[in-house]
Amino acid sequence: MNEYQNIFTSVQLRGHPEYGIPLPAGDSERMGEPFFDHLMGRIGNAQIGPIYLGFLGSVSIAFGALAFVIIGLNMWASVDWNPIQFVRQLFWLALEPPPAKYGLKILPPLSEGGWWLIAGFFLTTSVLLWWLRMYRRARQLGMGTHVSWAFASAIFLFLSLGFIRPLLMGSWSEAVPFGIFPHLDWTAAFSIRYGNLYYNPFHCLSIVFLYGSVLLFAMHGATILAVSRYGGEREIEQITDRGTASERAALFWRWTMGFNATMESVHRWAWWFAVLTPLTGAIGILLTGTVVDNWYLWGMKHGIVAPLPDIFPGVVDPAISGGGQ
Ligand code: 07D
Repeated sequence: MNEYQNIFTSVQLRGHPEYGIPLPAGDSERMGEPFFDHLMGRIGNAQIGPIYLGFLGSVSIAFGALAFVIIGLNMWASVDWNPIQFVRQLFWLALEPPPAKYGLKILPPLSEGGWWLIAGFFLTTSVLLWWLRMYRRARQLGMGTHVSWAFASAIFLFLSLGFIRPLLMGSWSEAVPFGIFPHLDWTAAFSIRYGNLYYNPFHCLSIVFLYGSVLLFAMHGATILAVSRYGGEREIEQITDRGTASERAALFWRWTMGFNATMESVHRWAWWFAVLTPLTGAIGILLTGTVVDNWYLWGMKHGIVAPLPDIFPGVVDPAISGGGQ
């Protein structure tokens, strides 16, 4: 049935479930009988399943679940195993990394960061195995491995925050705690400790790519929806044909801003912007405390921060004035 589509309506396909191409030799079987769900069809494909979990997926989920349970049990223990307080305070509860006195000790006491290290190890194993699974699924389907490399960029930021930078700083205590508000508090404390992250140019770049990704996604999503009445969502066929939805979409942007991405290049723009968000972010994190101690003073030195009028005494980094720790 043909139906006018806008942002609130979507096409829902029904028919025989789609199983996809046969699996290469040596792969596990896909699991689950596929079925259709109207509500899922409103936000994506109405067909649910089958799913391919395989060895890497199963082991990854097992390690992720272990990390999740260790974090949860530690949080629960921190409220004396009181189930009501556990639920009430859940967003504030934390599993903290070891205190600074333990440096990079492999296994400090469990109650003083030991559990954090174990949970971190399991979570990292789980994330890396999930990366392998994405890479392998793409190869087995004969696809490019673009998704896994974009994921790798996010994992690089994750590892920079929780592993590489603490190693460079010589202390696990530099790492991020597990917990909803505690990890947010950590970002605020980190920013203040190192002189305001706004003056870190790589934090700036990361925000540029983050906001840029949002802008590109909005432009691309809106453009495709706007030409969906001409079949614009069938992007690939439209790249080569003339007089198509694609051509109108391209003309729209060429007319409104003088330049247009192509049906293909717009996805390269999106991929690079998304990948550069965590990549530049990770560079900024790795430089903080290792190469630059105070981004505000760094900004003053490089003429980014306006010089203070002479009426104030000189600004001294509290971290180097001997007053800290
Ligand atoms: C976090 C890493 C990948 C994640 C992975 C997931 C699981 C789940 C679950 C077991 C997203 C692995 C985990 C699978 C397991 C269970 C239950 C990707 C991540 C692989 N900032 N800021 C950024 C803005 C300020 C601060 C980036 C804006 C303040 C710190 C981004 C503002 C302060 C850090 C960004 C703002 C501050 C950042 C993140 C505005 C104090 C970082 C990019 C408007 C709050 C991170 C260089 C990203 C970074 C970061 C945006 C303000 C601190 C661009 C818009 C001044 C400490 N900030 N920020 O893709 O890279 O994250 O910094 O004020 O570390 Mg910031």
